[in-house]
Parts: sequence; structure tokens; C-alpha cells
Amino acid sequence: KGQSPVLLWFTGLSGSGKSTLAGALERALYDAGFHTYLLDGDNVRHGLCKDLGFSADDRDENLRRVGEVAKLMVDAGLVVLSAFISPTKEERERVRGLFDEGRFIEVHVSTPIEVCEARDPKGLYKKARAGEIKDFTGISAPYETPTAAELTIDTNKGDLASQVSALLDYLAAIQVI
Ligand code: GGZ
Repeated sequence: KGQSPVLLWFTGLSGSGKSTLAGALERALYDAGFHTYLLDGDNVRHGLCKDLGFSADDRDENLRRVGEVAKLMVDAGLVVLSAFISPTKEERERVRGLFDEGRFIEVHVSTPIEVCEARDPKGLYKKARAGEIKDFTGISAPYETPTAAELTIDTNKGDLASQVSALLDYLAAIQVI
């Protein structure tokens, strides 16, 4: 199926719903016949980036590698989705700079921290509050809110299907699909 290769870059706090949303969008695109790949901590931090932790420098390097890999995949013609916290504007803009205009689509998953912390699916916020995890984004490490994201989605509003629809509508409007 003819497709326009792009990178959809999901950024947001731990527990914001990035992976769930990106995964559901990937499923919808795949079902519609698009050739896709989802990069996230689960398939990157155990392999390509297993030497890296969560210091500012390690996060920079994690996201640098992810950006370069995503670029190769987009060059190969895929619709690539990535779901990383990517806490700084500088990191996100550096990845954006690897791509031609319109090929990098930043999706801010803007779920408020109170909601992310209440969800706490892995108990990480609790550990961060107790000081058992240091440099935890939103608690003891910064998250710079995007100011120029192409799309902003709060996963605490509406259901997953309507959020995926909003993403598909945007991709159709910019003629990616
Ligand atoms: C933030 C952490 C940390 C610290 C472990 N800070 O919700 P999760 O568990 O499944 O996703 C988070 C993931 C963040 O990795 P990323 O590669 O997305 O981060 S970055 O873009 O900043 O490089 C969280 C878990 O790893 N995790 N320690 N200190 N999140």
C-alpha cells in the first residue's frame, strides 16, 4: 500500500499513556495495510540502549540513538511510532532536525501528573516519592512541556478509540494516510 513515511514522536510522563496510545494507533495503521514499527522502552532499553540509565546524559544518548534508528526506518519507508518520555525540548528538537519538514510529528501526551501518579501502573511514582528511584521524571527530574507539538492528547479525556481517531484524522488531513 502506498504510504508516506513519517515518525510519530510521542512524548509525555511515565504513566501518561504514550505506549498504549502509540500501540493502538499502530494497530489501526497496520490493520489498514500500512507498514509500521513501534519503538519504545521495551524494545530499545533492553537491547540497543541497555548500557544507559536515567541520568540527563544517558537520556540524551538514549534519544539520540532512537532518533537515528527511527530516521533509518523512515528512510526505509516505514511509518514509525516512538514512545519515550523525552523530557527536554533540546532532545526533541534535535530529533526533529534529522527529518524533512512534515516528516516528524510530535504528539504530546499531556495527561496531568496527578493522573499519571494515581495510575502508577508499575509503582514507580510511589518508589520515586520514597526516594527509592532517583531522577524520576516529574518528581525529581524535569519534564519540559512541549510548546510546538503537532498534536496534544490527554488520555484522561475520552476513550482510547476516540484518541486514535483524532490521530488518524490528523494523519489524513496532512495526507500521510
Ligand atoms: C523516568 C523511569 C525512570 C526514571 C525507570 N525516570 O512508565 P514506564 O517506566 O514503563 O516508562 C518509564 C521508562 C522511561 O524510559 P524512556 O526511555 O522513555 O525515558 S527517556 O525518554 O527519558 O530516556 C518508566 C521507567 O522507564 N523509568 N526509571 N528515573 N522513568
